Amino acid sequence: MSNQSYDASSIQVLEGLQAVRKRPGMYIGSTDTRGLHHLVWEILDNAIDEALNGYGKEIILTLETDNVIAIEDFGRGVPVEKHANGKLAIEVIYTTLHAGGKFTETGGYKTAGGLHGVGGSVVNALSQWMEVTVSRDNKCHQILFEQGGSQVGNLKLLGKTSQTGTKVRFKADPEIFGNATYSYSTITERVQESAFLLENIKFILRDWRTQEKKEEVFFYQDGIASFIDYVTIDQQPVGNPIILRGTNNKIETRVALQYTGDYQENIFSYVNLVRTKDGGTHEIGLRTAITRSFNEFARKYNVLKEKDKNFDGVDIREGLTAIIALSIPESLLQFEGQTKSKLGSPAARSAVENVVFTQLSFYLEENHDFTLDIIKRIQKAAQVREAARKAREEARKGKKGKQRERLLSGKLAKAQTNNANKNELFLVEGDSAGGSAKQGRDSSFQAILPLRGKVLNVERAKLEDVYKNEELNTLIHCIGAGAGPEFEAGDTNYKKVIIMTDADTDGAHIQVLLLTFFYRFMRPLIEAGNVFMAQPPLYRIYNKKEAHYCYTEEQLQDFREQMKSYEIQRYKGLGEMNPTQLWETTMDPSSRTLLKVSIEDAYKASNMIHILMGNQPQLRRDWIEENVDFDGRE
Ligand code: 0R9
Repeated sequence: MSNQSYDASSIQVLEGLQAVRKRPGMYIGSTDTRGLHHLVWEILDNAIDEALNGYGKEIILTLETDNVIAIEDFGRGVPVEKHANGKLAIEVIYTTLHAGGKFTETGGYKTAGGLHGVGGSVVNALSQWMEVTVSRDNKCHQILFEQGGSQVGNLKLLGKTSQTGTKVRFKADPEIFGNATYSYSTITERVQESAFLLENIKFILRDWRTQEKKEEVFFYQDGIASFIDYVTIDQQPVGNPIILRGTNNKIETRVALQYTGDYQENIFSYVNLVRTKDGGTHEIGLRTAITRSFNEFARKYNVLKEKDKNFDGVDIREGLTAIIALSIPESLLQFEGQTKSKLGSPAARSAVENVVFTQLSFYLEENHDFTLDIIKRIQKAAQVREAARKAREEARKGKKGKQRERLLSGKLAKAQTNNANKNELFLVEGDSAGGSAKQGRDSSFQAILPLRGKVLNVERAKLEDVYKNEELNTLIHCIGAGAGPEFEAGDTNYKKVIIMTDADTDGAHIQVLLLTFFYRFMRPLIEAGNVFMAQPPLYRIYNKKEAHYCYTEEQLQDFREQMKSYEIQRYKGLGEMNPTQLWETTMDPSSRTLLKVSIEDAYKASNMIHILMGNQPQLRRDWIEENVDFDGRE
């Protein structure tokens, strides 16, 4: 080991808990809601570690009132005897920063059973108080910390017990996290995912913050087979779920595949229980193996003749939902990018490819008829894609320029120049707002496309359906880069595509439908950061001397307090603003606010459709309860 790493780790230990409070971001990423939840994941990971080591089969997580979290496991209990340096082991783990306690090095569980309990001290440092109760050797002990980890009194004997386990309760410090609060759905999602991936552990989630004290149990003995059923519940299954698992080079791969009647390909990938939403080497290995398995099958049975090209992976994966869960030793773990949500380990690629190719090939042989059915679908998908490619090509070459002209004429108000690095396309709800926008814009670089009819819900639509829909077909032609697998980000006519809708339920609905469309059929456009939401004001407050636009209820309240006499104009829709007002408040680059749409936003929007329009009423009720604020809106 180099001196450098020795120095680095000793400094880490010496710095102590104060360092964590000084620079929380280094340890938990941020001090917003995300960082707050990170505290929960740290303690939950410790409880999971103990269960993974074979001690205890149940974990209870409780959201208590006053932003308090309690997590309990039924393992051996944290050791309470004296440590080598004279301190108690339990004091050491909650007050000493351990090597590996930095944010960048955590994030997964320690499959190799190495040092655990690593995050406990970080959580303690960032808590107003923390209480640890240990049941072990027939005794129950408790230790208490306050104000960022200072121990209050000694380890206390509470009494006798016949059970074993550890319970950690803590309240995140408001000095650090402000008034950030826990989200039941964020915690449920994580707990439920963990339950799917750890088939022998039962998770109990309680929410005691409300009157009725909710409790849910997550326990899936069929593991990822249950997981794939869950994520495809709203879709028409094609064939049975395919479950593959194996270990290669110390990397354990588990895969569940389900073909569905949808157009969409969906991959949910996990590394040591943590979602890798940006994919990485394991996903590449999976894709390669699936493509190879089908192509080799098709060659072997002469479906693909010698002269034929191989099937394209995109066509093979049309309508395929996959879950891939990797357990990988920490020594082989590498992530890419800022957020650690993309796996970089080269070994993962070949391990996954080997396991999946071997086992999937075997499955395809054993299920001959099913495989031939899927191959028919693949051929159909390839034809449709080819037709879409040709259409796009022709439109670009101008052969179908006339059709394009006809489609866009009378709808799109073009910008005067054709500068794809600067131009903006506003998608506006309705003709009346469209009229204001056309008059108010800077026509040198801003184009307006009013959306007239209802936007098609594309949650289940295929590429063919999208092209048949006049509204979406027009939009695709405006943007000029195709759609679906044939989308070419480099061909887009606009630097910014801006969704501009009324601030009411209809507007929200259109936003969700458009985001779902972009997410499903023009994902690279979102990934490149080219999709935005306009933020029109909700009110104008004015008197003889001054006038202000308010974008939130709070802003309105502030002006009400500042101004003596005033009148308020409430904007129910964009159409109520005159062109100048619309320009000033919402379209002028020097004064407007735009929200950039992230992939996560779009994913949530498309998921919301799934929840709001799918056939699971309970999901819908839960979602509305969690997300809809019934006060203060129409
Ligand atoms: C509710 C959250 N649970 C925990 O944080 C938790 C930590 C922990 C643990 C051990 C058992 N259960 C736990 N729950 C443990 C016990 C023993 C050895 N290793 C771990 C043993 O009985 O010998 N610990 C995590 C770190 C430590 N204990 C240690 F550093 F103190 F040893």
